[in-house]
Amino acid sequence: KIGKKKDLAIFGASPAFQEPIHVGYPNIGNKELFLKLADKILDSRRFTNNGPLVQELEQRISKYLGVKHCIALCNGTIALEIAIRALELKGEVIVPSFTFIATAHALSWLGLTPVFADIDPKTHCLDPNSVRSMITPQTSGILAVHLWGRPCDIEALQEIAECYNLELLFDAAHAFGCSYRGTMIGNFGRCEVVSFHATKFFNTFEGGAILTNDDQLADKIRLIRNFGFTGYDQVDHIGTNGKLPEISAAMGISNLMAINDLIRTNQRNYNLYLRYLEDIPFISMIRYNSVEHNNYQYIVIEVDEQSPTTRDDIIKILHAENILARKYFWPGCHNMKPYRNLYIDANRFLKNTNDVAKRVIVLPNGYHLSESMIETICSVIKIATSNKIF
Ligand code: T4K
Repeated sequence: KIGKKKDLAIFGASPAFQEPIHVGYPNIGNKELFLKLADKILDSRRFTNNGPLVQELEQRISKYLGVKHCIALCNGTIALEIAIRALELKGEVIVPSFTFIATAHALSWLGLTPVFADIDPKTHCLDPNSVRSMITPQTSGILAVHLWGRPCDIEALQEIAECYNLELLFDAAHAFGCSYRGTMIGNFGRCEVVSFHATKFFNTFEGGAILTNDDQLADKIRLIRNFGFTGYDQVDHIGTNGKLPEISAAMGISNLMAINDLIRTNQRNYNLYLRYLEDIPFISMIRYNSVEHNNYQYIVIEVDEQSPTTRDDIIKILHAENILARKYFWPGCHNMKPYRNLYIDANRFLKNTNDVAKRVIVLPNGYHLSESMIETICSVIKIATSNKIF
């Protein structure tokens, strides 16, 4: 039990957990089914190149999300690159800086300039007013991120895109299984990109997909995914290798069969965190709109500026206990080396990004957590913030 400052590992007590507790501990949905499918893959010698399990996974995901096309890909970053390429974006694309670096990298990798717009400090998603102020004659699109699975202000972004004739697409890496006004994410903009990385609540080891209701765009993406091949000896488009292997599709199908359980577990943990963190001063937890579908994967807390212990010191205290909380997405893409010189006045243009990035801690979630583990994690946070620790 951790009840006092002297109980903390950072002051010499033994850590609360013997083994590290991770933020992105992978889910395994239906293990039995996965092993059965793995066996089938080995026996059939069909390992990749749009095999039957990839096709089955795509169909199941399309049905689950109510979207016409799901094109499975080898990871979320390549999926972003292929979407950007398929939409023929050029010049500048507006993105949040408060996101995983892959959102910005996907643009830079293709020779485009990511232009960082600010976020709304309440939602952590792009602020439409900031987006509007960043538009120049070189802007060709908006790549918005549904951060933590909470949808952006899709309607406002759509309006801006239409008004300025820009393409709108979404990095929905966090938002598989979430909805906006009752419609599942995957159905908005020209297309939406999801990640099925091991650390996502729904994983295919590595993987991702582009979701779209646009038939022509879907055809083009399928071409690009497989080197532009239209026949054995015919190539009609410049392409790359974005294919998902069969073993990953097997994992995806096994996880999809268990998706409601995975979400239920996340939600149970989320509610427990809410309960145990509720009365802790200086700490607030982000909320999900209970009217919508959510995957409840991200347990995100914000540390108030007035807290006697800084966010970074709370992280140190948690790590000493083997609770490997993360500072996602500090310090913001604009402060990472490749992008630093793009910004001359970040304090003015990205004030909310800078403020939020200083406040956020992401806590562990997943099926491996019990109520008593969550209680312990929260009790460490309670002591850490209760008085001046250092
Ligand atoms: N857009 C957004 C908004 C994203 O968040 C991401 C990915 C992407 C695009 C790109 O999608 P992908 O190309 O990745 O499909 C992790 C993930 O690698 C990354 O997928 C994810 N976002 C990002 C938020 O987190 P790292 O470098 O922080 O991961 P790492 O290795 O530190 O793992 C996190 C924790 O999970 C560790 O404590 C260890 C634990 N873990 C991890 C793996 C891989 C496990 O327990 N088992 C595992 O197999 O980036």
